[in-house]
Amino acid sequence: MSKPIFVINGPNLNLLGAREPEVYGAQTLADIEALCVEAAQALDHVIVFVQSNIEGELVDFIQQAGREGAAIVINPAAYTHTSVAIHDALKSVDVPSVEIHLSQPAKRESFRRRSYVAEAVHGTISGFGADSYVLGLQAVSNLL
Ligand code: CA2
Repeated sequence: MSKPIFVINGPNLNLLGAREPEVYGAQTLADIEALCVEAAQALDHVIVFVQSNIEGELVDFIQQAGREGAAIVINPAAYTHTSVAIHDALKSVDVPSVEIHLSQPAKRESFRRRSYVAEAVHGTISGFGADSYVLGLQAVSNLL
């Protein structure tokens, strides 16, 4: 059995579907997980899908993915714009990683234009709603 792709979600993404659908879409995080399971199956991969509101737990998931996973697809949410710890964790693992966003941060408030994560991942996909996750899985699958 091949190693799973870790799909890691940051703070407040557990609220998807309940608030701000005009920005983040109407799908819940459970809907997006189901979409990812299906997309991964089509690519002949399995996934581990996780979410946390706690920065250190996200670091733990990245380290776990480095030990037990094949690759990482990460939506670090607000920590994208603040977290040296997540940057360092992504740099510390030997598996490929892709940063994804539902929205297009470059089109939003100026504080979202800086990503501390972008410098630590292979590439970034943003602005395609839930499809950003599917495109992220396709991108890391191509890197494997
Ligand atoms: O577009 C994305 O995926 C973001 O990573 C989402 C983050 C935001 O801070 C990033 O700049 C871009 C915010 C996630 C918050 O999710 C919510 C969902 C429903 C209601 C409120 C927040």
